[in-house]
Amino acid sequence: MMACGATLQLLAGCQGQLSTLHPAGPAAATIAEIWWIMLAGSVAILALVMGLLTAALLRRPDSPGEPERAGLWLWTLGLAFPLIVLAALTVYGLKIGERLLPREGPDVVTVTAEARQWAWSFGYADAPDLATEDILHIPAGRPVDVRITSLDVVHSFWVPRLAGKLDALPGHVNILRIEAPVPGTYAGQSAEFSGPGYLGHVFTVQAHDPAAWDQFLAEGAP
Ligand SMILES: [Cu+2]
Repeated sequence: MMACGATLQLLAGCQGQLSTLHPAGPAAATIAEIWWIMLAGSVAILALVMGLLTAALLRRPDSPGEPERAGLWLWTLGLAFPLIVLAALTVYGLKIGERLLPREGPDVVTVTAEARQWAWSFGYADAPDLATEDILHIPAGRPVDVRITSLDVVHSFWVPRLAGKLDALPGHVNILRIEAPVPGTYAGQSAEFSGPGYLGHVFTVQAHDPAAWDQFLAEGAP
């Protein structure tokens, strides 16, 4: 495993624990897919614009038919092209956004995440007496709804390899759907500047197989 700086994590080859391009769950995979599609689209449009710019710089000023062609350029690339691209992106974005919503289901597990300067407390709907600090236990292969809140200032719950980030707000509960298909450990980071200690405002998500999850609910963390 490679150690990654924040910038390096944007590169495809970097398999960082905090890399959104190294997804380990369905929500993170969806977000990575959007990222790659946006990158490919941006590169294609940049190439088109650079090509047109080059053509404009190379054209002869006295070439015939100039005014008619100018109108055609305006209506096609100036108006039709951005409208089509933006409409397609809107439809795609709505479809993808729908996939990320925390829908109800028989398999859904609910946990709570309470942020404060600078620690995280986690609770479990299936074992109300259980609480853990800075490590969130979840069952692998099941959708988990994290009910996120804060005791002091605004923090942000972010496990880049499992899902997008969601703010932890005092006096309010935000719900984020995460899922880890396979057992393992996933790094989490508060992604909101919340004071001088925020860099160390980290936590871990541990995904268990069914037997280990049942044991955790019965006996707590070993
Ligand atoms: Cu924080």
